[in-house]
Amino acid sequence: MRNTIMTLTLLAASTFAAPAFAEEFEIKMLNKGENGAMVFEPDFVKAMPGDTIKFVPADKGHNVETIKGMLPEGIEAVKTKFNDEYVLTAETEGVYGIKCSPHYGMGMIALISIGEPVNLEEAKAVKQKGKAKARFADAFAKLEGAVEAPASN
Ligand SMILES: [Cu+2]
Repeated sequence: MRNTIMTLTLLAASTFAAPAFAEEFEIKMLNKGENGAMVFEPDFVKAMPGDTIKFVPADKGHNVETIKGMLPEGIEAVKTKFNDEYVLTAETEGVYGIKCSPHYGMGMIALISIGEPVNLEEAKAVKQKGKAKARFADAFAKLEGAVEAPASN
């Protein structure tokens, strides 16, 4: 009896220890979200190497495509099929620009920052079109706010 209780306690401890090392973020693909029609929600995620970012096709008709010029060096472009879930395992530091292929012009974009945003200037220099322009401006402002915020706590 005593052994059984011991084992259960150890199992519980290891289960709860995992999230401290790797966080899992979830981004929903939506026809309508808090910021309007056709969105990734949230559209900005600040993660650390080792974290995972899961793109969930909550609504149909969306996909995940990396944007040219908005990837850290050495990272291969991605373009998923419609309605597929996609998990980005954050290993390489930098910013990742994501769009939904058919709804990019409607502003369906997301910005992921992993660790140090080493390619920030290159990513910001990429010309954006339609509503994607304003939504990227917002996302970059969030990123720069997060980077420059003093760690006073
Ligand atoms: Cu879409």
